[in-house]
Amino acid sequence: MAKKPTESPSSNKKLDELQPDLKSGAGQFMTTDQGLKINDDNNSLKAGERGATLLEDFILREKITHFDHERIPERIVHARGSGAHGVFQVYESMAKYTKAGFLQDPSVQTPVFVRFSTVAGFRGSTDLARDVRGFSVKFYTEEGNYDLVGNNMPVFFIQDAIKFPDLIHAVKPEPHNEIPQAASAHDTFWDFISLTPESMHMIMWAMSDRAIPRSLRMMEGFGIHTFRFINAKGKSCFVKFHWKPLLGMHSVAWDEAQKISGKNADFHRQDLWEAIETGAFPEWEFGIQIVPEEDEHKYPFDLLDPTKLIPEELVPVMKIGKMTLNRNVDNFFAETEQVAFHPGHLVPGIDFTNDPLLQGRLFSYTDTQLSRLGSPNFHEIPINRSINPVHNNQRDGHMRQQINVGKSSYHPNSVGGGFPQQAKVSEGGFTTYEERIDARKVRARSKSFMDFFSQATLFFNSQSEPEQNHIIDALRFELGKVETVAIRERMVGLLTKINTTLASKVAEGLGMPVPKPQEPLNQSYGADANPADYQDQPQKQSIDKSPALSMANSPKDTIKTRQIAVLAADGVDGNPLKIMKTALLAEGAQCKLIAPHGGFIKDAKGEAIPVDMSFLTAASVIFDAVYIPAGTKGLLDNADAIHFINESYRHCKAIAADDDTLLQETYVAKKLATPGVLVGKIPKDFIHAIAQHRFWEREKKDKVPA
Ligand code: HDE
Repeated sequence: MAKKPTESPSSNKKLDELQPDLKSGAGQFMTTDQGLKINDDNNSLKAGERGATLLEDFILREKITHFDHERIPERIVHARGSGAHGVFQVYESMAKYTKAGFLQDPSVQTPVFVRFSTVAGFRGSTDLARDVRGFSVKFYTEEGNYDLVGNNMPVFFIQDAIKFPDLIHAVKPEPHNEIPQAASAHDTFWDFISLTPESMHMIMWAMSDRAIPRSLRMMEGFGIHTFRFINAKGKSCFVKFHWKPLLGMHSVAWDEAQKISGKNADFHRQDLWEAIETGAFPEWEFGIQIVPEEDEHKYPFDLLDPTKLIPEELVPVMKIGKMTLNRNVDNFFAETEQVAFHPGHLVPGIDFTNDPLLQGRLFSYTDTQLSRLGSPNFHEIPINRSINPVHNNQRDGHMRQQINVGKSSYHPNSVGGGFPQQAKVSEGGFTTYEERIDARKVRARSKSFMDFFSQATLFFNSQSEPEQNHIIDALRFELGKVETVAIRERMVGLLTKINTTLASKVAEGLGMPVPKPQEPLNQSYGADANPADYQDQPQKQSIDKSPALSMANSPKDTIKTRQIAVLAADGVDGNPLKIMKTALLAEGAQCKLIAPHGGFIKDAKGEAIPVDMSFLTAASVIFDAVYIPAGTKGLLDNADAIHFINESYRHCKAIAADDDTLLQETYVAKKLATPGVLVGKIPKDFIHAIAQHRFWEREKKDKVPA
């Protein structure tokens, strides 16, 4: 149900600005779009009770016409998304680096709107696709909107914007039959990738667990490109942007992801919605990596190359502020669907670099909004409006909302007193950083971009053993779905350049001979270019491993918002159940009681306990851990309960039971001494186990029938 404005858990300048646009029909008469009160919304106007319907029925026509036009084109990429409102606050003034107003005063809360998304799937596709996640933040600053339109991975597939349509055509469903939906596991994607060695670093990320997050609230965000900060003195430095989730970074297993897609395709969307509704507001710290101008060429990679990251061990991430999402949208279409992000929405103190991917993006986003939202007035849609008043000489166009008064709509003018007037820098006027450019016009790529594998290797080598296994399994899965043998061979050939064990294990899974290390078939150059200029040029990285790249090193000290399944039936022992539940709730977790049927069950003393879900509507894959209180005789011959426990074990989750009666019926009976399996232990041990998220070491040893 849409929230009434008065029920808002929070208020900020943007939410206040949206207030006049919120509409509720509560207590009101129904009207036409022209305000005419409607007397009968159930019957069309007919010639006699049995028809025919009359063309004159303007009420019917208005209603159906509006309905016919309810859909707008979905985003060409990032179509599937979920959004929320929140606030951002800087910890201390960043004046040393930037004059951006919203990064100066720790007492100022800047309203934000955030949209998370998958990239490849259509608007109605599953949340749990193996994919990159979009992480777009619109800061409604006093100096205008600043959009940080990032992803949950710090690098990208390609180095030049001109390849983006090719990349997206390759990953989207194949054009002849529109199969498969929201999946990169098909020929055209891997065909393109296997001919584009610059994508190898990003492929490592996309095949890693980062591509299947447990929650949108448990993933990092990155601006990817190197940007510039400029301070009040006009001094510039390079900057990379990071978002670090306070709940840590966690993922699901691939088998689990696929099953969640069937059990609850809205898993991430619902998780975000419910966390905010229940007041467990998602939080991220905002981090920056600063590189002084004079260090531009200090690294074994080019800062302008979006397929490279700056290891945190070389340039630490300075945490400079916090973002909290504290309010769900009132209307998905009006807000999440109509929000329009653009990396070119800037404020003074922040500027671009010449990263050729970023430069192309700066064209694309306004262009795409024109076809998606249908008019150059998309900035007037409430969610897109700046809280700083907008005045200029742009006029008219479809769906213009503003009524510009006065005679002048041009500059310079005298009839309007010369207004709106330009602002000096001292008055907040934006000026572009005056970077010196002294160059020939060329269609080419810098030689400094030609290291295709070093950081892919760095990423793979920095992963824990289970994470490496997941990458291997992901590649076996994806390439296993590729039908063209030559594509698989090219891909495994490229993997040999990253890590030979990786390549040979993937080859083994595909039943292919292990190829000898091969030179990549790079085709990313013009017809008259010299191929030698586009060959791989490995650069020695300053480190062999970057612990910051492994999710295994993510903080594991909280069970806040974790979903715990409690399996029970009539006759359950109510006492330990109560103690465990109280302890879990006190730590911020959520418990759901799952029983053979809905309604209520009776505990051993005959007291009624409400059931949250039946085994029919629940599934182990939508929970983080499972607890089995004593008194489970009623579940001993329940196949769903046994499957639930086996599957939880297979997905490496914490399992706690007051006694092992029910466990004896499951695969776990053989595994009672395994880490994360707790029988008769106090809640404290279970809480610690849930905080570990997963016991991945189980994976390779077990053949769980689930
Ligand atoms: Fe985007 N991208 N992109 N992209 N992108 C869009 O704009 C584009 C790229 C990203 O929640 C589109 O409004 C080009 C990198 C996010 O509404 C479009 C290139 C990164 C979102 C577009 C890139 C992103 C988009 C489609 C290569 C991470 C969702 C709908 C040069 C830094 C925004 C829209 C939202 C959306 C173009 C590459 C992030 C077509 C041409 C790299 C998070 O304009």
